[in-house]
Amino acid sequence: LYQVHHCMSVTLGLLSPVVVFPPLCLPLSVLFCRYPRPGAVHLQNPVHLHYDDNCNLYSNLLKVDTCPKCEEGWELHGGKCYYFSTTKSTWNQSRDDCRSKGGDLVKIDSREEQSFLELRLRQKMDSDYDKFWIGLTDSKEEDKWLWVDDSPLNTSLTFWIRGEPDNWNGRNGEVPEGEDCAAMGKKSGAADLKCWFDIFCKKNYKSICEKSPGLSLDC
Ligand SMILES: [Ca+2]
Ligand SMILES: [Ca+2]
Ligand SMILES: [Ca+2]
Repeated sequence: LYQVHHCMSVTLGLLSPVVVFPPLCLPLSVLFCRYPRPGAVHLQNPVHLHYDDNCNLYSNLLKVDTCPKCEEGWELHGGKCYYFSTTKSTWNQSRDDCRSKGGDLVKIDSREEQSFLELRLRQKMDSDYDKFWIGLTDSKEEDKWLWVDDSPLNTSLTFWIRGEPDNWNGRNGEVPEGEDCAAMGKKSGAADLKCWFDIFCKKNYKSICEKSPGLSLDC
């Protein structure tokens, strides 16, 4: 068995029996190689592949252990992959960079996820000014905060610094649109994990990308 990107010369004809893709399972990332390759398992027809309820992949001949795996440079945590950029750019550019890597700016779905990120940023930040973009913006409609998947911010799961978001528009009102993008991080550690703030989207910051892991047979 090989991961598909390691094994392009596969024959789908070999997989003619039913292959089930439960919607909650990750896409099938293993195929059978047509030609002998080191480490590959070669099975006779007919080969049946299916996922069980826990997204374990089975064939009729053996159970295939799979586990989530992140690409190099990404960190696996809580079933997701995270990428902490080392270059600084605007919120929009940072989002484009995450998407070009197959992810998006991070969406924080739980206190546990915020806790993980808050701790990692303490280690990653060069100084307390070295903040990171997250996937939260109110640029479409003022004070209506949306995550990058267009879901509204759950008001019972926010980690704003006290006094934020304040939509500051400059000392003399020179930025009329105000602050519409969210960033986070506190080098010395945030009280009660509260380290989000709104800031001008054109500011250059590092960023946190998130995406789902791939399946690996190398567990
Ligand atoms: Ca998330
Ligand atoms: Ca705003
Ligand atoms: Ca602010």
